[in-house]
Amino acid sequence: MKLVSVIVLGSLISLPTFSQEFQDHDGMLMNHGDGHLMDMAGGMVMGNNPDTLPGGCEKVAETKEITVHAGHKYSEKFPGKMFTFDTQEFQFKPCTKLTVHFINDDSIRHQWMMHGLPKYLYPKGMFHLEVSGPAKISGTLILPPGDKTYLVHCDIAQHMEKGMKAQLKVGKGDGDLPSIPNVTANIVQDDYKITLPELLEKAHKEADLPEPVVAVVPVNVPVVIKEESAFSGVTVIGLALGLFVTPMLVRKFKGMTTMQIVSYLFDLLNSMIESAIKKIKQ
Ligand SMILES: [Cu+2]
Repeated sequence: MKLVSVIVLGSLISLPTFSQEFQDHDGMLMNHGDGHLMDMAGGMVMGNNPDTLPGGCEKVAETKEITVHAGHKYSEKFPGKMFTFDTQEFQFKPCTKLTVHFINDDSIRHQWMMHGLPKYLYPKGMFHLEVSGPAKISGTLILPPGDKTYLVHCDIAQHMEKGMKAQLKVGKGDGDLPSIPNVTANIVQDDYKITLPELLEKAHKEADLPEPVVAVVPVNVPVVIKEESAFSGVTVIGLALGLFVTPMLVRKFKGMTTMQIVSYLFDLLNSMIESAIKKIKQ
């Protein structure tokens, strides 16, 4: 009985971790100055700004906190998409102090990258959270005044095109961005029924170009190849000559060196030309 309980306890303690361990990067960040925070595990915050008011903001209007998830599983409800955030649209009052907790549920790298912020306060106009998942990372920014719509996306190659795109409206925003899953229409709408010539014609009309010069070959017209062109008389004569002459030459050249063969062929050619000239002269 004692032995059994020792075995059970031992196996419980040494239970393997079934999935990759979730990492919380918030406590491990090193401050590199200018709002650039990094940790050894590859978590990164750029444009972190919890203190400085953007020009035009007299005070922080509101303090807000959001948690945004990123991952493949959130894209499953959007046909044709591969990666998305769990939220596609955000809206806050101007001059809001916003803390974003970004949770990457995938085992690859994702970003929550916001563009178009004032460059005197945010390097390259960006506020940027990035982490290889599954992990969490957090950062804070103070939103500028005025009504504007900001692009939020993941800049890892093809992740935005595959669905990781959102918009953040400050105030009323200033319009909508295209191709945000479930929020706005795609710029290029996929259509699986259209034929290629129809698609070309449509694209030309939309681009306001002259009619396309497309050679459409009708499928039901048989293509006739003249027999002549495939097997010309000259080819037949050449083949016949080759078939007769080659064995003769092989017999003749047996035991000869390359130089001897070459000089023999030159002599042969010479005599052929001479006899041809003689024939013409007659
Ligand atoms: Cu991504």
